[in-house]
Amino acid sequence: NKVTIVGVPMDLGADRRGVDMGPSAIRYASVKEKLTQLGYEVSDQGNLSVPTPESYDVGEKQLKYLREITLVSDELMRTVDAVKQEGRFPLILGGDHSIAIGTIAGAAKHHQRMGVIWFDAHGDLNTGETSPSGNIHGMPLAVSLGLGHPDLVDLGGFAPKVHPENVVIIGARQLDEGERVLIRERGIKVYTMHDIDRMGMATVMNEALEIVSNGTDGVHLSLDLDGLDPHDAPGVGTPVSGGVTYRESHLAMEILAEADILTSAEFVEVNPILDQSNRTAKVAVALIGSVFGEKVL
Ligand code: DIR
Ligand code: MN
Ligand code: MN
Ligand code: MN
Repeated sequence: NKVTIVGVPMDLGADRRGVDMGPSAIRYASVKEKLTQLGYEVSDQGNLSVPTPESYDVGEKQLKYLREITLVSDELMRTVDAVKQEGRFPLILGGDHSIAIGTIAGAAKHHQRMGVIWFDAHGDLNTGETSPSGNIHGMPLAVSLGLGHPDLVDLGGFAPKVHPENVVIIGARQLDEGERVLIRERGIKVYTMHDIDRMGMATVMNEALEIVSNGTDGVHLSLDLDGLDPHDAPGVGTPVSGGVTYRESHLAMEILAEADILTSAEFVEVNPILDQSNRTAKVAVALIGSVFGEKVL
């Protein structure tokens, strides 16, 4: 019942500028008020300081801004670690999805075995070798599984942060070849849009809960707003058609709230520059409401 909000205005992990304004956009959509209304004691720690891409060299083409992203990830890991140390729930606002590297590293320090729900149109399972873009926001789940550049993988001095058998991806509809290979090799459970259409979100979530909670003592939610259909969430870094609907995403959050298993969460990739009247941040706050237990009746 105690939540600490941390913003990470990270814009080094993707090519398109604008997600650095995500934390402001989500705050402007009244995230603190929403949680306070729901009865939580909320503290907003403000934003971590993140370098601006224009002032730094992009570095290695296959791992753009590796140095800067590693530094921010380390800082975020320490922050999440400290928040959890205080017995508070870390709610991290992105920023591009590369921030999950730090969030998960910090959270994983507090659990013997942690499950991860990766809600995304993408797998974010690339490495420097497989990435078609060199953008680190397409790599954080691989890194958390122990695959990728050692500076990222070994953050905090331990790896991997999570095990493939406790990870689920929900909403996938755009995977790169290297990601498909990895999914098959490691046996990662992926609920594609096809699966969601066929099974329905309720069944998907019930199965997903089983996977992330089986033998774990903590569960992290990493929600990329591009998991939703661009019709409902247009303000994201990389929109992909045919996504999860507004209602399906709420149902997923409501089922998660009922299960009462989350120990940390992050909402990423909100890009207000590409948005219409801050709509996507408002959706993020509505989803945060649902996952923190908001109900109609
Ligand atoms: C693509 C895009 N798979 C990449 N990834 C995105 O560059 O690795 N993830 N947009 O959210
Ligand atoms: Mn992502
Ligand atoms: Mn994505
Ligand atoms: Mn294992």
